[in-house]
Amino acid sequence: MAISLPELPFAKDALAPFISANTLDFHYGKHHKAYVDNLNKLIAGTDLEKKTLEEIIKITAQDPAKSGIFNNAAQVWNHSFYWQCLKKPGSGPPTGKIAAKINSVWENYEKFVEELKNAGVTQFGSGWAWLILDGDQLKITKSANADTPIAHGQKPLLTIDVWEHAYYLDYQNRRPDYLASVIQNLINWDFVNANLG
Ligand code: MN3
Repeated sequence: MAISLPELPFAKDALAPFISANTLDFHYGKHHKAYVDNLNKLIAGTDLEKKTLEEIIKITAQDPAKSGIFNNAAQVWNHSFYWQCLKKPGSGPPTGKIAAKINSVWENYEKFVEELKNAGVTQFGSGWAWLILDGDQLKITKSANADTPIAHGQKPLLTIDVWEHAYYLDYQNRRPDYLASVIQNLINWDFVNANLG
């Protein structure tokens, strides 16, 4: 049972001009696909071949000898999740259950946006900005490289990829502009609410 590359939940040009079709050609068509292909090569013929993606991540997370498998598996999961977090038109103030939760933790939506953006801007090098549930607690976090909340027993609600490959073609080195643009225009709050359960 090989791990497969999920379909993008939108057309390649659907997020333009905020994320271009050119970026998605490389980011989804090359980077995400490479993580899937690498993972399948690394688990071929091993016990992990019969496991789900989530199981592979949890089994390999604490094993330095399996870091190659963990990195590719977590990147497959993180990217599949990230695509679902994006939608156009999206964003605006959050709706549904998540809106009340955000307002109970952060004074208002603007404060929430500031902290989420700051998490992405201050992640040194490659990584991810997240909105998660840690137990009952709603938190904004960041992770380095492939690391993912599901390896730490946390529940991801929303992520933004801050690897350079996520934004360099559209924003060059301007990571803060990419983060501001995604947060302002592309957040799929329906997906975030569905994750909240
Ligand atoms: Mn990426």
